[in-house]
Amino acid sequence: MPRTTPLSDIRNIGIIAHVDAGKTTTTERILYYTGRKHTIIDIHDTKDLKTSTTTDYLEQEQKRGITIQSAAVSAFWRDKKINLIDTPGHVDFTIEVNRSLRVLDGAVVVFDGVAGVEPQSETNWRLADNYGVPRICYVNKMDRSGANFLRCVDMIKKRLGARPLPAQIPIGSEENFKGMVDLVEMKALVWDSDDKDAQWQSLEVTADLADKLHITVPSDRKLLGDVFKYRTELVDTCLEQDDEAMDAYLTHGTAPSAEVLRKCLRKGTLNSAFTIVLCGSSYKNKGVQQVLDAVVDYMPAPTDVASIKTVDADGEPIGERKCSDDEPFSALAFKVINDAYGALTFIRVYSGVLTKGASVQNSTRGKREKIGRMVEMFAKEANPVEEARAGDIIALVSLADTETGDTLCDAANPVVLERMRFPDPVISVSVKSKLKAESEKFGTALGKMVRADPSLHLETDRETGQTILRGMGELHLEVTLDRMRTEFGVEGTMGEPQVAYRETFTKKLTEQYIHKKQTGGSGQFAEVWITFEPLERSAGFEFVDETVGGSVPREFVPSVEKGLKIQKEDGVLAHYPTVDFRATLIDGSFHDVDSNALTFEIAAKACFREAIRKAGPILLEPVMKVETVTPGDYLGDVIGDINRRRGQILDQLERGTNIAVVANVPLSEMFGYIGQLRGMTSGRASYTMEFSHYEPVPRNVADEVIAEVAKAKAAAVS
Ligand SMILES: Nc1nc2c(ncn2[C@@H]2O[C@H](COP(=O)(O)OP(=O)(O)OP(=O)(O)O)[C@@H](O)[C@H]2O)c(=O)[nH]1
Ligand SMILES: [Mg+2]
Repeated sequence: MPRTTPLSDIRNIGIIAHVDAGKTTTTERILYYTGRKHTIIDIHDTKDLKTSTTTDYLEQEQKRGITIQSAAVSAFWRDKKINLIDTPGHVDFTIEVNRSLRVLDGAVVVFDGVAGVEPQSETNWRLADNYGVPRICYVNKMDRSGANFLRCVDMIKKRLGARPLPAQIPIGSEENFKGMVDLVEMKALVWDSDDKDAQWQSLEVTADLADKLHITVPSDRKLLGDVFKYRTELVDTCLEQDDEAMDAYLTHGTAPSAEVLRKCLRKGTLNSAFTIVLCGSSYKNKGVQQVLDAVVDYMPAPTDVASIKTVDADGEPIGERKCSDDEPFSALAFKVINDAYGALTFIRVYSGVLTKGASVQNSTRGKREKIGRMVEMFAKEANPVEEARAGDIIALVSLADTETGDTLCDAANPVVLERMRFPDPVISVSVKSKLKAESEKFGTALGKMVRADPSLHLETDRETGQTILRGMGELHLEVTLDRMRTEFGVEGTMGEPQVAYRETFTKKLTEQYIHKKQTGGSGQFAEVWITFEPLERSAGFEFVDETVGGSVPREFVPSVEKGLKIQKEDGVLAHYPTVDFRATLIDGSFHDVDSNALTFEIAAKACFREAIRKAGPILLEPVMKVETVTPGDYLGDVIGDINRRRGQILDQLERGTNIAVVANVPLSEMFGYIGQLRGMTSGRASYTMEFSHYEPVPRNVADEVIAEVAKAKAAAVS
């Protein structure tokens, strides 16, 4: 089957933003205006579960009015195929943004016109930086009271360190928001109603535009009065991208045509020289078609972005794969969803063609996968397809061994594509089945949830036998359990949320351990010499083998590593995992008969236990970056309270009429914060937080934590 949509006519884009900026609302309009659906559903109409938006179809999303998982849809606009992923803005579900950005070519960043750049806009912006994803900005909610386009543009510059370039300016604001001036065409686009089917008029931009359109608010009039200034800024910035046009302009005064400007805007967007800023009100149906135009005009096709890097076993780049049907097949699995019926593995095809029935290599795991059913997803709806080509995003049904982040490829031309990095979950709870009889079913369902979400971790407390689930935040954990109810029909209960502490070495030392046992006939023997040394924060665990001359036989070296890996999970202070250290196996000895894999594993475990006791172990705690937005009247109280929580104030920022206090606060001090904050500010302040880094726990606090853990374990065991 030949290709139906040329690669240059595809746009794989994501919509990213802080929670509530209007991503899903915008997505609904996009689907409506492209003719993919015939109605628009609004977020606040879904709470009774009678209806839902296309992309927020989970019961948990409908009830809470927030997006929890990213959903893919596609639509055509001006003959271009737009594959769109609507992502969540809540920090607890940041993994969904992370993995979407990994496989997308471009992103529309949505801002709330009142709040401007909020913490998750910033986090998602940095993620997009990491993945080198070109962006356009869309200042939404221009109809809301307090909306301010210029303030938002200024925040994009200051908070994100970007170079915003308005390609539109708003006409009016708040209840008088009427449309926008398109600075490329120099046309005023004016809507006469909020109706979803209302058309806009296209008017000439003249000096008396504000009067003609009855714009009375002084700041709105001033903005319109400056329209020629913004046009000049746009033209000048565009010309930086095109020497010829710049020449023509400077020598002959020939103003560039709209077509030349668009070409420059596309080029500058693709090489991130600047970021175009648009405005609108998705809810009031103004400006969405213009966002679609901008996606077509300025967002990259799969062939416009750099080729995907291929890596070696250590993750170091070794080559690249061009986005083309003619290259051997390669794809990245970026998401696995499980429901009661089986697994769906989402892949982005980077090169080549995949056909139904093919057998491909999972090069990450060294396994073969047989490709059965292939589907193109439209939110929850699966539409069968026969093949997938470079640039496509599709889902494969019932793969056996493929996990998020794995590469699938042509077995004759194996490559591994750059992996994804996942955030570290810092909150843990004990979970169990509500009904004892359903424990097994509960365990299976939990396993599937964890498999689908790399920002969840499952562990068993070795002393108490409890199942411990770690996640990004309380909401994340709650939602996970609730989804097990709706998706697998099992109910669970959850303990009190706990902080996921860590332990680490503070000294470098070398430890010897001899494991020796003589029981009757055969004995046990292994000797290891291991150097342990602290590494920088979040380095994790490294194992190095420096033995020479077979002092530890090659086949037993992995057993040493395995022993360390098991033992490090059970720290000496309070049984938390030990992190951020390197263990180097430097020497050892063995016995021809009495040594085996198990004896080396045992020796390594004991060696670790001995070493860490002598290595000045300390407890580490997760520190959160907290941003509290409060009216100025309560600023003193808010700051005082943060200080009492061992917080460190980093910054105070103007946020419209409010002040945003940015601070680092240990997670352990943040439980119950929302209640306290509401009480203190009569419910007028709000906050968001996200994991920042691990830091040593002060001695007195550490002693308390250690004592408490010991007490809790004793109680759980008895
Ligand atoms: N006034 C106004 N409200 C809007 C606009 N766009 C969205 N909203 C409202 O803002 C709320 C959040 O909208 P969503 O579309 O769910 O926001 P989101 O960015 O998808 O949020 P998450 O997915 O949870 O991060 C809803 O109540 C919308 O009706 C707008 O242009 N103007
Ligand atoms: Mg949403």
